[in-house]
Amino acid sequence: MYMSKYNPLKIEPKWQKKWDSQKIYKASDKGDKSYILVEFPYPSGDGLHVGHVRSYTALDVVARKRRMEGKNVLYPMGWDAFGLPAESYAVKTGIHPEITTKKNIANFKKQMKSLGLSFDWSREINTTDPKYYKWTQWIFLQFLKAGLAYKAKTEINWCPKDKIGLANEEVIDGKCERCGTPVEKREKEQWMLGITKYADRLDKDLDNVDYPDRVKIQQRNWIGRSEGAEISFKLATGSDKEIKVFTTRPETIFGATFLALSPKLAKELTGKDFDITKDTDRENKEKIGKDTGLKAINPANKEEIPVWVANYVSSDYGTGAIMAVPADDERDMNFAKKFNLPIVKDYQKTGFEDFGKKVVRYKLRDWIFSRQRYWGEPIPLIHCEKCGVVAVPDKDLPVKLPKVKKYTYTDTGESPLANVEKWVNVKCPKCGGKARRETDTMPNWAGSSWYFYRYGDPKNTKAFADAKKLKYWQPVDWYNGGMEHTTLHLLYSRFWNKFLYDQKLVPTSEPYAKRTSHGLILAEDGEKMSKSRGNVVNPEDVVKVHGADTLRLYEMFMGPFEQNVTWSTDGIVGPRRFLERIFGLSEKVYKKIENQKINILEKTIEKVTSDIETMNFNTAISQLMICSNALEKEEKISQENFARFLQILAPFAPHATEELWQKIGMKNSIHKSEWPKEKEVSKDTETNVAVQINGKTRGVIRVKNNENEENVRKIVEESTSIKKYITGQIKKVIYVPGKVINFII
Ligand code: ANZ
Ligand code: ZN
Repeated sequence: MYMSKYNPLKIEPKWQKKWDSQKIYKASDKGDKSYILVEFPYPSGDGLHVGHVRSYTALDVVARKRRMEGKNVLYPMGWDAFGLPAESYAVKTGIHPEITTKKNIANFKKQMKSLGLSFDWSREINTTDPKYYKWTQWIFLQFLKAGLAYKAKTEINWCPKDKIGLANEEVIDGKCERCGTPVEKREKEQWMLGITKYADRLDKDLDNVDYPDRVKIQQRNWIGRSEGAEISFKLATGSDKEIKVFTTRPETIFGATFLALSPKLAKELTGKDFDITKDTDRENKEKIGKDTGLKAINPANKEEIPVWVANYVSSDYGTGAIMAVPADDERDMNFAKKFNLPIVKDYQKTGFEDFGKKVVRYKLRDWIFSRQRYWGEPIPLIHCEKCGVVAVPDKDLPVKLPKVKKYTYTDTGESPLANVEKWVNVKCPKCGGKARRETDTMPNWAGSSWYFYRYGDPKNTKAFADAKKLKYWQPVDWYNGGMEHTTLHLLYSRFWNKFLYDQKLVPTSEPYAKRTSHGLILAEDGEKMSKSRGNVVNPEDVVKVHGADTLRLYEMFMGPFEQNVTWSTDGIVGPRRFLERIFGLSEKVYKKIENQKINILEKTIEKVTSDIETMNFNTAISQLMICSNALEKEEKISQENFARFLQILAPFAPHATEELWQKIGMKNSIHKSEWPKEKEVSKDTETNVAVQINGKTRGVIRVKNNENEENVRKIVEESTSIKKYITGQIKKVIYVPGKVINFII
């Protein structure tokens, strides 16, 4: 099928071994740094996905270019290895998640290595390693000390199938993100993290980072900053109680014809359970409500208005109460119509200023931080009968996961850890009295909220990372990851960073200077790749047939990096042939030629250099292809020029270029060489001139620079394709040198 001169299956493992032993991708802790990061994966049993390859190769291209530009590059990899699949597997098989995880990591690592990614493996981390999660636990305790970790009985999203509490972010269209079961509301005591305290800064500081607009917009919508007013409505019914409403439209107050309360607030206010529904939601289509019997005074016009309880008022936004303006709000209108409440259309629109006070509200809720799970970091707390909640002392960290017999939650919905009596029963670190360990574990977003610090100092046993090293490496210069993490991981880790920054434990107020995001790779049938559809492409299979360089080139060539693209098995042959032709070119390379100038090569160097920065990998590669076509037309290529061509191709196809680099007699590794600069291209000696007849363009001719009018005119009159338009006497000729010649007839 392929030419024999290029044999990736032989040269790729050879170079991988050599690079490994020469440690050419190892980062030091000094020099001009560049920290390039991709989201570390959950090592699932399915192995690497072609989508992983897209993200890792793209940033590998950037990392390789940066190294060649002389930077001290950190491009690390690790494992975000706590998570549900390993635990579900343990429930089914009894095999400890640690064992499954180890096996999966080995497979992932082998696959990554076969792609020639330039990770610094000496800094590999694993969130399930007790030496790592010791620091996840330690950071949790800093939150606790600062009053930002607290226990609360909250109405949580509860998945009845997984028997697990879910954060809002984990509920998609009312269903559990993991299993698709409709989510219920449930009251449960949970550990919470006070992310809402940072809502304003998480919103505002997006101004200071280089993120794509779509990421900023999505985060801002999620944080949901809203400026409005809080207005008090006194109750008419004798008492001196009042109801506070939150409104973004205080100017509509004269049109407010009733108040609507969330069921929770109505109960607090009246002591009565109106029992309309637990699932309040602002978008509830079917409006449900009841009259509380209370009356309030509209402070604007002093009118007495009814107070209702309604299913479209949520208890956890604003004040949990609204002033309803049916004339101007559709939801209020529907509710008013259904329950025959007054609707006033022409109301006074001025003079509303004095009634409220300005407030800012956020939709963001505090983060539910406990799970009733086995395979997660134990929350390092102890409950003492006398002292209450006591932090596990630093010297006793990490609190390691004990072995369990069963991985399922207990009958009361507690974590499987609650069954391990020997582990649970401890002495209180404060008073020595009887105490019990907390049995909740952390959500899988914990370990990934700070992992980017650890790469800078992965083996530290005294701190989560040394302050000097943090100062040197932070912030991450360029972070690529999935859009689906915008309101989860990306927001959570920004929050942890801001907290640690306030604690003076990290040096920058934002963790990532620049964020980019890749599109998905869809299967050949245009659908999402999934096991059940049987349309998954395994990168390992592609590497085994075509080689890693071909796969890398193909994935970078498929389409614009930020967009979704469709896999095409036929498409893989193109990049493969391209590499073969480069091998063919190497036979025309001569050492002796000096100062050979090939304009297209200089243009290509310039374009590839800038296209990599803007992630236009596909256009960089097509330019490289155009250039190689042109090189094929040259009889001889100088060693210098061919070497420079190889250098700009090296980030995409590291193995093939290294092989040819050596073959044409260059020293050291191509990946340690200096990124080439384009030389000034020699000026064209000819130029295009448009030909017009009576102002209408009829063609274009090539003429020498500075050609005189008479000769230009002659060329036109001799051109068979244009002269046919000159159908009469030429009255006048207007020539703008080097641009256009116009014949008036
Ligand atoms: C009067 C009004 C008149 C309103 C009008 C809107 C339009 P955003 O922008 O999303 O912050 N609201 C306030 N708290 C609510 C709650 N807990 N549940 C449901 N709805 C609530 O939305 C603010 C507006 O949503 C507020 O302004 C309030 O209705 C409603 F022509 O007050 B408005
Ligand atoms: Zn105690």
